[in-house]
Amino acid sequence: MQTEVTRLLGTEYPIIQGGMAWVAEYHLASAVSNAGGLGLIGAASAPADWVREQIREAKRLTDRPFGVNIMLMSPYAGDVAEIVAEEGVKVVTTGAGNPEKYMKMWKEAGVKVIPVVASVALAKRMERCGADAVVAEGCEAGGHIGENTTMVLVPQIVDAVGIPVIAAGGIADGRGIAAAFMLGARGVQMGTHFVVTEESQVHENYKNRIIGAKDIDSRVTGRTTGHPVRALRNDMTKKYIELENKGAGFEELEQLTLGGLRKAVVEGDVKNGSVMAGQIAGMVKEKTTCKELIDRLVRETDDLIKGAGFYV
Ligand code: TUI
Repeated sequence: MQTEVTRLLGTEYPIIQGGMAWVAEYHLASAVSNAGGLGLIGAASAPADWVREQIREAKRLTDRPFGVNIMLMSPYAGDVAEIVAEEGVKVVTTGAGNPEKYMKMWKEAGVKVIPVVASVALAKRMERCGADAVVAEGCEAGGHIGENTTMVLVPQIVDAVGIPVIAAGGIADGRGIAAAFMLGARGVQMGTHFVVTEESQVHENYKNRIIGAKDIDSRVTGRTTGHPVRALRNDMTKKYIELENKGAGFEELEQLTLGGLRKAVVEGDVKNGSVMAGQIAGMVKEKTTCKELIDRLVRETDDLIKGAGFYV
């Protein structure tokens, strides 16, 4: 399953595990890398020392390439940006912003840079400032999202840039991967399905909410504040959306979500916490190891597109 993306990443398969806040830690990332994908450590809003420790633990558990995702709204983003260069991390992905100011430092350190984008404009800008590829993330994805669906976003970004495009948002099986290839992507990033793997350290309640989710079970909070976030519906999303409909301000809304992801992931409070997940949660029904998941994805994709001319 060699594509421009496996060549770029040095992986066996063009499958990236999303850099999910609180979820994407070193056990999960190293398991994905050992299974032939690209595991990511999600730096989220964590201090730089925590990220350095995570990188060192991942190096202990895998000799294959792995990456770090930097959430650009984090107050520690600048420190983490330096640490990934110092630690010789092979791949950096970024989310929730524009990573332009770190690009020169990363390129000089030989880091492959793959910004996650939700628009054609940012994809073009990232190519101009030296990105090696982009992840085009549609609003089916969990967490912080943009406006366009994966179906709409991926082909437009493929047409607009010359660098490889990796599709994300709404992908959880071989059909989704094959469809992404058809849209012009040469790799995929998946989050939600990796949350429920055996190596994922998240609370069982969180995994069970994903396994039990139906197609219509996610909600988007924060559209009114300019920070839309997709999560599985619960008491928190209900209250949040009610308040938004009443015209509540940013401060009041923020109180409802503060620390909410930690509450759900670590404490298992899936009622009041933020159970971020993509729309595809409705299709995630099995807890398997990362290797079992990736082997199945590859087998399903191969069966669908072998001989169709995508592999190099
Ligand atoms: O970043 C994500 N997903 C995330 S980050 C996150 S942590 C968080 N928690 C609570 C509230 C807010 C964040 C949870 N999920 N995906 C990548 C992504 N990036 N999606 C959309 C964007 C994006 C949006 C606007 C990237 C750039 C952008 O504008 C950049 C600019 O300056 O033009």
